[in-house]
Amino acid sequence: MEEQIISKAIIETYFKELLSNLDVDVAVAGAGPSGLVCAYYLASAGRRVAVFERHLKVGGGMPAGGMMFNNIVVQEEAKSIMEEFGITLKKYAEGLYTADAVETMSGISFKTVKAGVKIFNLISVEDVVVRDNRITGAVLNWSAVDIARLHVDPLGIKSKVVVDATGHESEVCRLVEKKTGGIKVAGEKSMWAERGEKALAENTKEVSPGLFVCGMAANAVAGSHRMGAIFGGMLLSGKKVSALILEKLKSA
Ligand code: 48H
Repeated sequence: MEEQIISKAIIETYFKELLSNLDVDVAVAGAGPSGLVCAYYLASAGRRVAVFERHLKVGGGMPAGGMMFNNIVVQEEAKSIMEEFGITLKKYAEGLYTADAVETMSGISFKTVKAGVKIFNLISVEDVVVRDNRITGAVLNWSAVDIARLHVDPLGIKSKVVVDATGHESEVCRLVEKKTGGIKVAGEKSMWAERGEKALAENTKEVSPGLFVCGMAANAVAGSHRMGAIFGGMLLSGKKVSALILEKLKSA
């Protein structure tokens, strides 16, 4: 096997995938639990979805569990989503389960890719495309460019919808706030698990035409509480935002 064939195989197949994701239904920023679950349900419903993840690994904050004790807690309401991904749940108390964080993260990402989602890791969403006050695409750059602080111009893609699933930083919403003034990011409040989880469902929504927010980013935008290493809300938020987007795309 010649080395150049290995290189050609990687470069050709990667660029084919990149080219076929320049115009998608949904571009998701962030491959944490909420972004992946959202992408999975959208792709399962036949939508073309690309996920862009800043880091080398996927899963966001999930593999770290709580304070690096890598188990997570999931409540009854999210049990069926865990089952959908084939994750082993251990009952801990009435209505409360634990799961292995690494199994959960790898199970969710595996099925998401199998559902037809391309996850582009090492690529960050650094801006959005706006036309007539509507977000119509995402602006991408290699994360390494940002880390090295190099002056490298980005590339833009077209997407009917952009999802901010960037977690605590709510990065996409913050840049839309800065550039268009169309939304206000309140910033998350201190830890209160019950309230944070409850508020998340309500905060998961379209915040600006063409821009949806889910997961921790949704609570950060709305100014709701954080909740620690309970992940049911993140999964439910990812599923909910996929349903809202499917509805929106149906009527578009
Ligand atoms: C591309 C980006 C960009 C960008 C960031 O933090 P996440 O795991 O997000 P959620 O909302 O799915 O899950 C939150 C959960 O992990 C958590 O932190 C909880 C429950 N905290 C509670 C508490 O009290 O602390 O994942 C977000 C992902 C990460 O992988 C980032 O690298 C990535 O988004 N990301 N990707 N472009 N501009 N910004």
